Amino acid sequence: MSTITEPRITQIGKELKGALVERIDRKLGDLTDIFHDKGALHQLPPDRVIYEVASYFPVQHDTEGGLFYGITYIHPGVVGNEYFMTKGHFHRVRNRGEYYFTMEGEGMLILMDEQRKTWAEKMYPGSVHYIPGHVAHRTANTGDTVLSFSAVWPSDAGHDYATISEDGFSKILVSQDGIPTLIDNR
Ligand code: M6P
Ligand code: ZN
Repeated sequence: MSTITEPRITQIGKELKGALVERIDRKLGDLTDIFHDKGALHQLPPDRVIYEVASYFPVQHDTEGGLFYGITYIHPGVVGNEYFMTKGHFHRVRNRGEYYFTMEGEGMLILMDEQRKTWAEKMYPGSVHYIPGHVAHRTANTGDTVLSFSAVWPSDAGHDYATISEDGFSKILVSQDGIPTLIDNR
């Protein structure tokens, strides 16, 4: 028997291919708690896809020592003046970190520590982002084209969405005269 095999997944450009790749999409109707302008939100169709994620989970969730890989594709657009963005999460196991690598488009990685201090890093093709443990993370598409980035995170990190769903980030990213700006979330 040959000991040389094909890889289990491949990435051609920004497309992840392989039988074990799992895909989900997040529609506006799944994201009603994250956008602040509820009036603008209800003007848009709830089945509008805001972002898609293709992931490879080579080990069981919660396995210590494993790594997961995923690509997120955020469509361009706004709800009111707030850019289309991901739900955002802390890791359930708080000290777990993550890497992001931008492939195409323009965006912002919004970060918040456990003291609720919020800041952001610009994302553009080639940008590499290290997200330390204990830091919540969300990505927003600030451009006119799809924002695609890959991510690597520990298989036992988990996602804590509830904390963000309840309290949000302390700042929101809005377009002010076309410029992405972080303003207080009140
Ligand atoms: C990246 C990773 C994933 C995450 C995805 C979408 O690919 O961080 O773990 O699921 O972005 O982000 P969210 O889960 O916050 O919607
Ligand atoms: Zn994460």
